[in-house]
Amino acid sequence: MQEEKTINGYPFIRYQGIEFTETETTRQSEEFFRQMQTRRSVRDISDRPVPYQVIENLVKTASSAPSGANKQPWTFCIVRDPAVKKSIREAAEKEEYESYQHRMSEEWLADLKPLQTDWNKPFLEKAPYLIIVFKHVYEKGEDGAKKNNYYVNESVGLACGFLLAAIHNAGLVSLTHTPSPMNFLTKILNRPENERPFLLIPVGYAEKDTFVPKISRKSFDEIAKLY
Ligand code: IYR
Repeated sequence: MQEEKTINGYPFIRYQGIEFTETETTRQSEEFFRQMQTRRSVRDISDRPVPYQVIENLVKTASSAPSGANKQPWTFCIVRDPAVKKSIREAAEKEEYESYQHRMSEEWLADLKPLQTDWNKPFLEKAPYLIIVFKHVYEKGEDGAKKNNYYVNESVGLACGFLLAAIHNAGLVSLTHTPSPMNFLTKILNRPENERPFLLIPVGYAEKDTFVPKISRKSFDEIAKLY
């Protein structure tokens, strides 16, 4: 039986984290770092099938992220229907074409040159799954009244971070695709008024012999300051 007590009338349960010795803690942190260092955004995703159970596990991991007042203000739309993927690709490419041709600044386009991205998004149809993350800007109560959420962008961003780490941990690849504007996703996926598209994450196995841009991560001294 799970150990429980109440604090000011509210139920609490004993925290059951993982317990490591100092040596194990060091080894675990090193191993996870080594593993995460190999994570890359991969655009060449193969059509090799991924079991649905895997996707469910990944999304459940994402939903274990902390959120403002534990509101869990997110919906993960899991798309595997080829017809829906095709609609999403067509709509996304239309927006992306406009962006690359007219909407993005010269500086922005120059910054993206090393990544060699363009308006073509074949991965939106080829990947076995697309996960489209929606943020809940508010909730609708039983009576239809609006109920607040808190730190929605931070919360949904954290959930997406957990999702990307879980995808990598499973030996799969993904990328964070942000077609802009994204409101076509609300329509295609028939989401309610309180939900807004946040991120589109295709998931699958990497194509064999895939190359990714030779870019580097900032050094520890650049990203961290010890006080
Ligand atoms: N959303 C576009 C453009 C793009 C923007 C950034 I910032 C990137 O890091 C990569 C791409 C696209 O997906 O191509």
